[in-house]
Amino acid sequence: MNNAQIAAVLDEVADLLEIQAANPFRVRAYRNGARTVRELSEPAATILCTAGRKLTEFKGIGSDLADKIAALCQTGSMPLHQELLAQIPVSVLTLMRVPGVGPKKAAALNKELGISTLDELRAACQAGRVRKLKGFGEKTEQTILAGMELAGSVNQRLTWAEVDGFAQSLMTHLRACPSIAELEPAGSYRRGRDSVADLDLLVVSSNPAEVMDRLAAFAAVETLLGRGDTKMSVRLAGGLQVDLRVVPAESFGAAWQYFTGSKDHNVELRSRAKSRGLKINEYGVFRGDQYVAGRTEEEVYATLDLPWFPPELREARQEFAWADAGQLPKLIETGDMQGDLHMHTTATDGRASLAEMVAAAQDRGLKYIAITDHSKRVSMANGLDATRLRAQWAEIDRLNKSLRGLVVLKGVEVDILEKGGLDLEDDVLAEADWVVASLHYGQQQPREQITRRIVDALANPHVCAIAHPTGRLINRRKPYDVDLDAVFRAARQHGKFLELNSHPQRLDLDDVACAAAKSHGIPIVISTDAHGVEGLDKLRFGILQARRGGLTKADVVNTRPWAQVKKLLRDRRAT
Ligand code: DGT
Ligand code: CA
Ligand code: CA
Ligand code: ZN
Repeated sequence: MNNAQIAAVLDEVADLLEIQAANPFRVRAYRNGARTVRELSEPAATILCTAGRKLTEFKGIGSDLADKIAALCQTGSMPLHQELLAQIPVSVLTLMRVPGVGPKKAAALNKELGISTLDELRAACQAGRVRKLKGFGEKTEQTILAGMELAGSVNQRLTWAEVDGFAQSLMTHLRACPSIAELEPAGSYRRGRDSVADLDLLVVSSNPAEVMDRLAAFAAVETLLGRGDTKMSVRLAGGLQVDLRVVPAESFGAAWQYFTGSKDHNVELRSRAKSRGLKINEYGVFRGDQYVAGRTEEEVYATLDLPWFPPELREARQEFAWADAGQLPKLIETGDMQGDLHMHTTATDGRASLAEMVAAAQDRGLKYIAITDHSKRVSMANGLDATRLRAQWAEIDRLNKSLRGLVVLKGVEVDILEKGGLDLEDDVLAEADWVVASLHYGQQQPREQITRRIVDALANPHVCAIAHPTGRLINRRKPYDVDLDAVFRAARQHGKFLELNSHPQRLDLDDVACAAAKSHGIPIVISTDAHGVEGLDKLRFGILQARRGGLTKADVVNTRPWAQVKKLLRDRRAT
């Protein structure tokens, strides 16, 4: 079992316990455990098999939970989980995929109205029966109805990071087949889309049956959807569909290109082939019946006088125009990054202390980090007032004196208040090295009001960047209604930056907005928003989206040394 699968079971236990109105501390123990396992930088199964190591060395995993996880890894199931599932219809859990329906509401809907499916929930809302329940009301009913649309799509698409967890462990599992000559991922996963509907895998093998048997034996496989001579589809626990195709070696490049897509990119390619009297498909490039190319992707593109395109660019957006002009950008890479300018500590809602975050940043070779804990408005996260913030900054000053190779910046994530304005006074912000402003409250406000709040924040001389500028959470929450164009103009006018938040559920700005920001001449900051040590490893998710947005090293602020970032801020404000 991989970490994502273990975490999914723990989360489900927490959900089920919460539906049963169990002790909140018990619920939280499973939730914390799930989060810790999900964010481990190595497989829990590996740690369990390593002499001298225990899962209890990680925060949030006590000995009881560690035993349960060990049993889960060994047997593939957890007795408590099974017991709970026997008591509560599993479909009640699907109700909780609807934004606005938590465990308590799901339990009430099930108990009071006998609702256990999304269809029943929709019908009950439409009949006005839900609003009559205690604690619901007409507004909640509307929210639920609006959220149903999102919930429907939750079934179909997972975040890229979730699919990556499965993809890595599945490919490792498959590589044990001696007959495999090539094994590569294709589809939206390879293109790095922020969400992925199904995982496409390509294989060259002298023994396809062996590979398919091996796929069927993968622990997470739940359902066999179909199996033929060259194609097999399965569904994994958690819902992800995997399509495996076996192709001949001389067609591998053509098939890899074809099944990587996107469909629109392929449509353009086919039309270019046609205008040259060529035919292009998953088997190769052909002139009449004559095979011209197909072994590698480079070969396929070269027949059309095109360069090899990084998969992230293959969306039929600008890549062909760039290629025609000989100006395909050299996309940013993880190794280009020098600093991370958004992270939290135990002073607010982080799980690691300042010292632990600093040590972790050093381990990862970062040159600078900004500590950006929440401001006081975010009371749920124990946000900082001026006094506590200044105390943290004094600690950072002390820390910097003894640090070599890493600079810790005095930062803050200041909340943009519902009524407009910032959560901390200017004299406090003036003492910071780095200020990101973000909007956590009042996300339902009308477009003009939200836009004004953000534009005003950009005008504050101490604000350096806006964090997660649209507030979306993939599959959970739509972006708030904001006029991004106005935000770009304001950022440009005041010489400010915009964040690409790397959290796999955020990826905000998204790829398209990153490209738009670039066209407005706005530098992007790629940040992890880490709430724990492992969070620092999420940078790669942000990099993938930046690449999809066509960003180069130069377009991203924190590829520079800190001194140059500061200069860039100064220079841009001056113009
Ligand atoms: P998704 O929805 O996240 O799975 O996105 P994709 O892009 O992985 O879509 P998928 O799995 O349906 O197909 C994988 C690739 O195969 C797709 O990007 C392009 C190629 N492909 C599939 N069906 C067609 C088709 O009917 N025409 C063309 N030109 N290409 C196709
Ligand atoms: Ca796919
Ligand atoms: Ca597919
Ligand atoms: Zn944050």
